[in-house]
Amino acid sequence: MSQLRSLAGALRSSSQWMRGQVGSGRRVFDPRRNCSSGAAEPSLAACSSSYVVEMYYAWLEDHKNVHESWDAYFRNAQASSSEETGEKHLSALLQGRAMSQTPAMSEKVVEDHLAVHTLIRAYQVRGHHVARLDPLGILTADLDSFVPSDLITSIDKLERVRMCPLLGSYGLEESDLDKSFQLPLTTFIGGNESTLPLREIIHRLETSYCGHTGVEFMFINNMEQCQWIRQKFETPGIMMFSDREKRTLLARLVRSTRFEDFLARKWSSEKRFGLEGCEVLIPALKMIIDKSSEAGIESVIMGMPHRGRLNVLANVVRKDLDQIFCQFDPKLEAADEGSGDVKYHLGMYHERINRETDKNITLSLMANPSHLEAVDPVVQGKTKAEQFYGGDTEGRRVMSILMHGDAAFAGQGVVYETFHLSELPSYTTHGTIHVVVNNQIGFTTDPRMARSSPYPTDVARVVNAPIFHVNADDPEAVMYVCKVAAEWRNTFNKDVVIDLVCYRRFGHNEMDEPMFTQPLMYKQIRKQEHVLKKYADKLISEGVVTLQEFEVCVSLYGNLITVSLCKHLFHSCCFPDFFKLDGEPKSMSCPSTGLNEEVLRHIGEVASSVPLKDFAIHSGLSRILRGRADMVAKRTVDWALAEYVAFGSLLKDGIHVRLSGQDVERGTFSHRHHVLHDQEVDKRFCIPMNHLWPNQALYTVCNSSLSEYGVLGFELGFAMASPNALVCWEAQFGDFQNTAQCIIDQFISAGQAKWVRHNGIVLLLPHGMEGMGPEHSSARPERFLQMSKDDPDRYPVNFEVQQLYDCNWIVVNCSTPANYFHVLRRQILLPFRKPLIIFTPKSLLRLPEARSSFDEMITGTKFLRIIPDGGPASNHPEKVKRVIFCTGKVYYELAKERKQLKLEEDVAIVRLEQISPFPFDLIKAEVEKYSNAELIWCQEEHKNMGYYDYIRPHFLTVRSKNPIWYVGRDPAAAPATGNKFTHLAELKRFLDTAFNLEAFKGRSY
Ligand SMILES: Cc1ncc(C[n+]2csc(CCOP(=O)(O)OP(=O)(O)O)c2C)c(N)n1
Repeated sequence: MSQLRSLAGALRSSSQWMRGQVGSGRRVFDPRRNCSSGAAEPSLAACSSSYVVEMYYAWLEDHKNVHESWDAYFRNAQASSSEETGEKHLSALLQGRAMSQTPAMSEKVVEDHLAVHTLIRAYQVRGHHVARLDPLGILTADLDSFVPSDLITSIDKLERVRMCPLLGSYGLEESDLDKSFQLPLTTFIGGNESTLPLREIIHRLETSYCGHTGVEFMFINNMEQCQWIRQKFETPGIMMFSDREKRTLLARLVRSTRFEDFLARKWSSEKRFGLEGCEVLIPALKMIIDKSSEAGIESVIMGMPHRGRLNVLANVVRKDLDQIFCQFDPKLEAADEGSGDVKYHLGMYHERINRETDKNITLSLMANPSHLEAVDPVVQGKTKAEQFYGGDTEGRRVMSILMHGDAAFAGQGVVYETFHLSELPSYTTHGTIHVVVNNQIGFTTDPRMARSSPYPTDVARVVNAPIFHVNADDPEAVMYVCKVAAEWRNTFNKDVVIDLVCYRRFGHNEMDEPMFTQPLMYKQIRKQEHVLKKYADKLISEGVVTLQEFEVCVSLYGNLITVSLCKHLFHSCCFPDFFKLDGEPKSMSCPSTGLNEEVLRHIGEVASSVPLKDFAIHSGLSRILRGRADMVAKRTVDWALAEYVAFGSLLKDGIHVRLSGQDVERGTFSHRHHVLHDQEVDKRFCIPMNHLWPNQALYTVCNSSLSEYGVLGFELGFAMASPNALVCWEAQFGDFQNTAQCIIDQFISAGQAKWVRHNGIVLLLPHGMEGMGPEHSSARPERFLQMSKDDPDRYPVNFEVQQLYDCNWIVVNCSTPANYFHVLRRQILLPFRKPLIIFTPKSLLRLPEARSSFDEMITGTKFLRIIPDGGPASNHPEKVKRVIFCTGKVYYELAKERKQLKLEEDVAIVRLEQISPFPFDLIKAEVEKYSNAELIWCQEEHKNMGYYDYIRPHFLTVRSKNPIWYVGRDPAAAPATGNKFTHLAELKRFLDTAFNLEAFKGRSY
């Protein structure tokens, strides 16, 4: 029992384990060197031998007395021992040494073993720091040339001067090098041997961890995963390739290298961001794809930056070479519509047979903007959608590969955001393989200026992804890590990173002079032999290929490229079944978006109920549901119910609805409650929307991580996969959408024009001046409107559907729940897809006036682009003195004020619901109807914000002789005041002006 007590004491004071005992004459284990903070195996972090002896006795009493890793250790040792009891046994298991003679001797044996185990662990944890990763041999991939002092390197050379002190720091001596030591269960270097001489242990560890591969994985807090990786890298001989595999690798390197050579010769002055210096990327990707195909993957979705993109398209995705070459010829035009994009941004997909597995595989490379890493979440969203629609719930058939540059991977925050989506239930793609083309430079910037972390890949550690650094000039090492990465992904369904440490043979692009900024590096690069030459020489010397075979391989690919030059033009179409064969919509009309009353009522009733039995909901929620039932009985809807009915009705028609964003399940404003939580049973919840109809489509509503850039990108990718889905992203407040500005500008606004891809994503942006301060008031309508491709000076010929087809996105601010309902449904009933930006309300969610009747939603009704005045003013339009045009929530403030002032005969209020594309036709009708009235544009936003700059020229086109006057807040720098009093004073001031019929008298425009 005393042993147990002391064991408990030892376990409690774990800090003491780590401290070592300097100056006591005993071996010193420096915790900073020997113990990792996230130690997965406490047994190896423990540093006191007497403690081990105590532990051993405790274990003898009951195996459960010790941590499982100690249990495994002692069991392992016991298995190789013939003795069964006491110290004698301990002595025996530690290689049969007679330690029983004196306690000091037995301690020494234990300590030596612990030292060896610590040494093994040191290689596993830090071996990558000394791995020879840089092909140029001038930089160290971890930015630190210091060799960790607990690693004994170059054992073969027996550098006595260096090695002996190191052995000493472990308490070992040179004479120990030829002694055999028991190997712990946490290493596989022994192969079939359970003991090895120390010299061989060090040699094997060096081979596994300090060669051309550096494996970073010991931070992973999962024992099984660590063991899996150790086994993959430590087992002797495991990295060998067959002759056939080597020949395949050589042929792939030939393709990759010759492709760049050809482009360089043919179009020497064209930018193409060649792959020279990392030609191994092509065989690397092909290896990942082969291995994934072998594991059952049928579709691989890839995202990558500029570098090597054409090569990947040609040699991995297998885009026809003539299609690539046509882009180099300025006289040749692609057949697609749109403004197009530079050649190194375009994507494509291709279904083909994988030659290694003989299985079908679809390879897609997503189009992307210059904005590095922006495509990462988009790829993930698209991958998730393909998994979802294909019923691939575990990512067994569809997967993604993301490629990165080293500078961008370290520098761009969206990488981190994307990693944080990787294991969230509604966002996971069940493991992505990341490949970093680490050419150790970012444009002209050295790594030391580009990041603070040792490696560019450290960001991946947040999700416990293993990181395989590899010298890209060792093609076989690269192939091996790719093989392991694919196996990892398909075994554990988790992310993994391959860091291809390479160089860039030329400048940032082909026009660039790298010697200005990296003279030494580029002197070395000029001397650097090409990887293809090095590998071909290696295989020739090994007798795997002959020189003649190699030359034939090179010339065959050269011929293939030349033949491809004579053709050109390419065409692409998205959503093939949704559009006609030529990519045009099947019609140019939109059916009524109204619904049969029965359907309205049914959905309303489900929205007011709890479909599961014995499900206890919160009493506050019961009240809300009763309120909904009451509305349904009265044939009315509020905002939340209108949305519910829109979603529910689409689900009935087999349209998948996905709503994602921060706190969307309940709704930031606690109005939605699409997920009910049982108040009695933890984690029991119910989504009534999925209980509407027997064969309905699935409704996905998911609270996202606290990210805009990443999550909006993800949803955009999700929406790319199918036209038969309503994919909505809601900002917590519209103000936060600018964190995702790149996705909005580069993809949502310009995506179709650049890449000929339709996308029907819906952005729900809570917007409105309600005294909540400058960061909770504005979704910045002015920015969306400025980017609308809607010519203010040209009066269109066709409205409604054609106008929508011609625009880049639709911008609306609905003032009634019914109109919100219609615009959501119209999004799906349109014969094409356009992004839809909706400024959604906050206070209107509960405003009694802001309710709609079923009458506005039944069959035959539709979305109203404007809502004309329906009151007394419209009965005598010629008498009306002023027409106030407005949009959104301010309507209710204006209507209230008008009523109070009894100006309902004199002032008409017209609501603009669809702001862009601008409903010229309907506005014109209103302007003509109130022919004697002056026109006012009233907005609650500041003058330099909101809608004014957009609507003013549009109104001029409608009626050039009389201008439209502005009423609203004055210009400002911040979107709203933070002072409640000022907010109300501003409101009062502009409402006063809006109804002061003399305000603009005598003023000229
Ligand atoms: C978000 C973003 N910022 C800046 C740039 C300009 N830029 C283009 S390439 C480049 C360097 C990228 O370096 P790295 O990620 O290492 O990739 P490499 O070009 O070396 O392959 C920069 C800064 C960009 N394209 N995107």
